[in-house]
This record gives sequence, structure tokens and C-alpha cells, in this order.
Amino acid sequence: MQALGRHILVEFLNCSSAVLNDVAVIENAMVKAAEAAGATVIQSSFHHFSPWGVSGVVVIQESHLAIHTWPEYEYAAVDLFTCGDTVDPWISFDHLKKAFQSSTQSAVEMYRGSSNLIKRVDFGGHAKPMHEKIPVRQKVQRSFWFTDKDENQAFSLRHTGEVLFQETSQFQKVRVLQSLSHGRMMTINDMVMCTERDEAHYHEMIVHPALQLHPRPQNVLVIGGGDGGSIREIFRYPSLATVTMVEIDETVVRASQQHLPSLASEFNNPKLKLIIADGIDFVERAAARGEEQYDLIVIDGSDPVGPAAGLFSEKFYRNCHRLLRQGGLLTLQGESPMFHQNAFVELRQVLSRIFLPDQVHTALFFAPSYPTGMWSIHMASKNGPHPIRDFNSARTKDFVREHRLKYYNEQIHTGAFCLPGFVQKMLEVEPQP
Ligand code: SPD
Repeated sequence: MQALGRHILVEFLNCSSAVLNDVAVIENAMVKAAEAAGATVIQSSFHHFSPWGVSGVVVIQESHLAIHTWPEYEYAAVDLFTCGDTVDPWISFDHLKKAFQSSTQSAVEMYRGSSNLIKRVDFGGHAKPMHEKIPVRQKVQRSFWFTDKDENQAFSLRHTGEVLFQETSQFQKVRVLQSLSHGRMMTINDMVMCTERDEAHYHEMIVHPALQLHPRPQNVLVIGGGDGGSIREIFRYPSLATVTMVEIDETVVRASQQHLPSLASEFNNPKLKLIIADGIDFVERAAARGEEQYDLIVIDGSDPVGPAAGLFSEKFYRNCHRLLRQGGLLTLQGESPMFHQNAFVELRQVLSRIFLPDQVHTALFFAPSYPTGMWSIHMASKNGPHPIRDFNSARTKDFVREHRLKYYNEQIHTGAFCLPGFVQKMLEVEPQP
């Protein structure tokens, strides 16, 4: 070759938009494209832009591979630049064509540093020629970030880039990623559902404040909760007779069983009746039969988009109210006063229209891996216990010690129902309780 290197400028057209918006998939594809061509990868750095698009570069010993994607145009602009004779950039081209599912491409190849334009000089250094392999001692450094966001706020966790589970069901995209700081993480439609490190905050808070208050819970209904974290907490109460769980998407259950064993530990409990069906239909049908059959209903759904949107409607909660026995409790993930603020307020208002206003309460807790880190449960009772007046702190203290809970305890119980001034104002409630 009469030049230092070859540079191919590629237009990948008619690609898969989903692939072009997936930073982990793109980084993997670019690194593999470099390796397939015989290059030695030194480092890679990729970034996902809001709301869409990815940019990144793979630095190779023989130069670099770079990319910018426009998922909204099914288009990726890629540079494949290799020096020396040992690496064939066209192999990278073929690899990426497949990875991006591109049906149309165009490319321009340029020689860089043509020998008739440049002349070697002795500049006093002792560099080896670029094409000569030198051992690379440092580990390849890679930087993958998962971001859960709305238009204005975001929360990111760095992960290894390894996608442990990925399936797009008829309802949603379910993934399990390996984060660097929070263990494994399940995401649904690019929103964090749980991480191994802090899922206990959420699952303990959605279950125990209610079950510690109810004097004799017998039958529990869980809507959602397919990762299994809520039923793991519920089955700490051996006196329960049945737990019915209605999860719309078996993919979530399967992903958790395969990759989140610490959450999925109770799926084989003989008292569990797992129904894969739409929870909204389920409560509608059950309410139409007119049976009051549950002492506790837990709504452990996703955020108010996609299949979970109906879990935020008044009709749904009216049906739940009908299904509760006298003295029963309803507890639900209430979103955040700082993120999905409207959903947080509206859920509380909906409950206050259905239950007596002084039987509806809100508790806050720390959920570090959800955007803003401040999350809520709303709790309503059908003429049942009051969260503070009827709370038996000594009993809870024993329970927490016996079960070695990570987040919930008798002090958290009392403190969580005390709301900051700005939240009281948002909810238009008097200081609680
Ligand atoms: N934005 C996160 C909302 C979390 C809702 N539920 C998570 C499921 C955990 N079982």
C-alpha cells in the first residue's frame, strides 16, 4: 500500500432504528467489527443522546472506528480508519452492515498519508512503525451508560455492556443489564424497574407498612410485580392463606427467574397463584362478580406509559376497592413527587375520591436507582387501620429483626408517612398523620 492507512467513509442507510438507538448494542457491534478485521482494540467510548442517537469511537492500535447514528432517519455515518496492511476495514464494514440490519450502503474509500505527499523525517523519537504490533497491556476500557429519563431529567447507571436478557414481548422491551455499582438491573422500555442493590427499599415499602398494620391478613392480590420482589416480602407472613399475582407479561417473570434469583425466590411457593393476564381486566371481572375477597391488594406496576397506563385510572381503583374486604388495605407504587409529579398527585386524588379522605396516606422513601431517588407509596384502607394510630411499633421491631430487613423498620414506618412541606402542598393535605 502506497499510503499510511485506508479510510472508508460509510453511509449505512435503511437500518434498524431500534439498533441505532441502543448504545450497548452499537458499542458491541463496533468493538466486534474492529476485532473481526484483525485490529487490536485499545479503548472505546460511546454515548447515547436524548432523546435518540448514539456517538462513539473505538480506538484501535491501527487507528479508529467512529460512528454517529440518527435512528429517526434509520441512518448511521461510520468512519473506518485503519493503518498498515494487517487490518482489512472492509471486514468491519460487512460486520456492521449485518449488525445494523442496513439494506442500503454507500462508501468512499480514501488512502490517508499517500507516500507521494508525505516524507518520513527523523524527529528524534524511537517510535515503532504503526503497523508493527506492540503488546497492549491495559485492559480495554469501555464506558456504557443506561439512562432512565423524561424530557428534562435523567438518571444514569454505568454498566458492563453485557446484555444478560433482552426480549421485546407484545407489551414491552424487557432487559437485564449488569451495572457496575448496583448489581444486575431490570429495565422495561428503558426505565429502571429494579436493581439488586436497592430493590429491597421499594419491595419492603410496598408490602410491609400495610401488612404490619393489618391484624389478620389472609388473602393478598398483587397486580404486576413480575420480578417477584413483592411476593418475596409478602411470603414472610406464613399465616397468609393465598397470594394471587396477576402479571401481564410472562417475559418479566422469566427474565427475573433467569437473572435475578434473589428476587425470584418465591415463584414456587405453593400458596402462590400466578396468573399471566391483564390485571386491569382481572380486577374488572372479579369486581363484577361482586366478591370482596382480599385483605391486601398491592399494585406493583411500571410507570404510567405502555401497558401500565391503565393502572393509573379511577375505574381500576374503584374495582380494587370493591375487591377489598372490610378492613382491607390497598398499597401501590405512587411514582415520585419530583418525577411523574402529575401521576403522583392524580393517584392520590383518585384514591381520595374512592376511599374516605382520612383513609388515604402517602409515604416517601429513598429509591436511589429511580430518577430523583425520591419515591412514594400511596396506601388506602377500607375502614381499616390507620398507619400511625394503629401501628404496633414493638411488634414491627421484632419482625424486622427476625427477617433482617434491609430498609423498612419501625422508625422508617412512622417517619415515611411524614411528608415534606412541598409535598403536603402538592397533595393539598394537612400535615400527616
Ligand atoms: N420508575 C420506576 C417505577 C417502578 C415501578 N415498579 C417497579 C417494579 C418492581 N417490582
